[in-house]
Amino acid sequence: MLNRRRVLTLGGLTVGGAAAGFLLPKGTPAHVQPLSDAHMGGQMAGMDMAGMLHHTGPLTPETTPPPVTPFTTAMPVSPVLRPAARSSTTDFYRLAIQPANVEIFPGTTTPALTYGGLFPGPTIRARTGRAVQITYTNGLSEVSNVHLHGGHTPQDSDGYSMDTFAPGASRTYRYPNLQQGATLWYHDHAMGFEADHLYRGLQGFYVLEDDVETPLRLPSGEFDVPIMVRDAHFDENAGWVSAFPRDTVLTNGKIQPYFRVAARKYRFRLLNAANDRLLKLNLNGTEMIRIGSDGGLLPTPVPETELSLASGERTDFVVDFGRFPVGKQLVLSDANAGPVLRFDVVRSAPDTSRVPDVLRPLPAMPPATVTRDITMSFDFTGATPVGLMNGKAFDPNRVDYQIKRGTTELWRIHNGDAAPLDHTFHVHLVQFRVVDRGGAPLLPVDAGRKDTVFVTAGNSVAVQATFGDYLGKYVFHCHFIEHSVMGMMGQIEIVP
Ligand SMILES: [Cu+2]
Repeated sequence: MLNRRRVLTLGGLTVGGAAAGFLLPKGTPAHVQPLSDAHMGGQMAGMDMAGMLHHTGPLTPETTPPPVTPFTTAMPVSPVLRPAARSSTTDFYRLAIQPANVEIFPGTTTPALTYGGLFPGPTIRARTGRAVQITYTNGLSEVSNVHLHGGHTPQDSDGYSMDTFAPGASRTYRYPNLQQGATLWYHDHAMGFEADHLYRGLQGFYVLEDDVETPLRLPSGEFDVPIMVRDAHFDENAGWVSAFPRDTVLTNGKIQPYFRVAARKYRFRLLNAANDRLLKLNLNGTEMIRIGSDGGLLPTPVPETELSLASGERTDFVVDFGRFPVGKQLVLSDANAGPVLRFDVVRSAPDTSRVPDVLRPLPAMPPATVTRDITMSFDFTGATPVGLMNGKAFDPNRVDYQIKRGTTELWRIHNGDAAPLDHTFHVHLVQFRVVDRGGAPLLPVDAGRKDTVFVTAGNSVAVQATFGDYLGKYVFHCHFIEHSVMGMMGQIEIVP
């Protein structure tokens, strides 16, 4: 079992070290006390919320998980959830939020929090213009809610942090799907519980498909594969340990799995679902052709040999395994964590798919009529660090910005912390465009429609968005979830 006293001791050192100028190496675990706000979930007390530092260096682990032989488990692809009913306009689903034992380590089980008993949750496949309605039943012993990350969603279906439902209760979310095709995901967002709930498994794909994509003839069907990459730390009994380092990488819920592919093109929908990690993935130097970002297809394909994405971000990319003979093996590796997935080319196959030179042009952006500056930072002056947006910890009773419906705004987002405290900024309701990165060239991952953007320590990013349609309160926050839970969150209110 986890040695609580040792974690606490190390945590004190880490917080002190961070406050004194981030002297401790990356990867040092921390124990951080919860904010004492009455609105925060009581479950936070006793949680090991690090996330203060990116953990890239080796550290003597508190616990040692069971050994796993690499590439001996097949990577599962989460099943597509079947509608309980269909009408002329809407697909109706039911999904239980429930504890379940899942097999992460071969031959043993891990008690997880799941959607429908699965980790990752079942994939919901929706079509632009056709509504989806999902009724969730909360089978946990704690409040829950569900946020559709990247969704353009009415306020009462957003999974707003304070809008939770009790154990035993049900809640129906309705998604109009009036946005272009994109790789979205759904996850818990219940105030104070979200870090723990995501960490223990409440996350799944929501793939929105679009008739506009059909004539492009991108790889589809069984050759369109969602891949969720995240990290965790486990004890010797394969139980979750929330302390850092989270040195075990899970790919669709398995440790270093293999995936058998045909010698042809595949479209992968890659999600970084880690609570707090920057992924830098390479495929033995093989070209990965980026075709999509958080909010859908890019204007043109972008060949890359490294895919970099922070927590919450998505990248759609195509790999042409037709360039390789049957028998070839390629390993997807993270620059810090090492191998995460092996592709085995096991058969030849016909391939009529393609990657056209033009994918989907981006519409012109209306000029911004409002400019705001938002600084993300930590306050280390107290006994425990507090996450801040513009110097203030999240207060559900405070609206940070009122925005008139339909307004286009430029947000200059600043990371007010010193290295290694990177942040990743996410706002609900809209897709934005990254328009500036402190005068430096934009990163490849900044292209296209975005809802989450990486902001490195001490640097700034400007994004532009039009706040259309829906009224009400939505949050913006750091998507390193532990930072958000510590207060690094604010809210907007869209008004008529
Ligand atoms: Cu952050």
